[in-house]
Amino acid sequence: MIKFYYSGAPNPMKVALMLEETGLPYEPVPIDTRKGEQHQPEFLAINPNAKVPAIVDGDATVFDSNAILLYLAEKTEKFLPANTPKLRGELLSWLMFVASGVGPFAGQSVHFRQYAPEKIPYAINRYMYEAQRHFGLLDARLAKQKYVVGDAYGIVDMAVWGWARLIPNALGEEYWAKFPNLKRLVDEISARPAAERANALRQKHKFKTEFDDEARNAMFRHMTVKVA
Ligand SMILES: N[C@@H](CCC(=O)N[C@@H](CS)C(=O)NCC(=O)O)C(=O)O
Repeated sequence: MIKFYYSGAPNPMKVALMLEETGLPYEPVPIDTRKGEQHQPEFLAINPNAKVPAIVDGDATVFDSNAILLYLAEKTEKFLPANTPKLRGELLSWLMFVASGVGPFAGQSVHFRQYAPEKIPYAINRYMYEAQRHFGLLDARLAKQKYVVGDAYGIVDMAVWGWARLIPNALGEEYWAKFPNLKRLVDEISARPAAERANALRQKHKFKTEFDDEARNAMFRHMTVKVA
């Protein structure tokens, strides 16, 4: 049985969606990052990067959400495009683009808009600009084709769903109007029974909601350690 270490944040939710889509049996293990559970030695042995999601599948341990999506897709031979060099190239490119561009820049946009103790216009503008540019690239692609890679719903769409549904938080509610094609994909995925089950999993465990000093110390360690 796969052990799935998760919280209700965007990266774990992509994996929850994929696990639900595949129907693989799994045991959800909540990691409450606002309580600092990601820093416990037992979890660090699974993901030394102290972040969720991670999975343990027999003797395989996988961390980083898009790596887990690819691992589960290869394991089940589901939600992958045909294995041609052309489509494999597109799959890897868009999967890595979401992992290295969409996620981190949208995440930093949320951080500087909502969590940073000072509102720094330069940082807010930089991350909003880049997050918006990345979502714009996806929107342009989705204007030409129904799914991001190939002609069927797959792991890149799931990876996009994890972050794009947070556009109101990352950029602002009004930004949906700029990305109608992306919104079409997000709405289509959100209506899938697997997405409903992934969202239900999020509600099942009572994760800490307060963003107090304990949460800040666990998640924003740079605030107490001066390196520059
Ligand atoms: N590149 C990683 C990023 C994982 C990540 O940033 N996870 C967040 C939740 S979305 C987390 O665990 N945050 C807790 C912390 O930073 O302490 C992935 O794609 O899985």
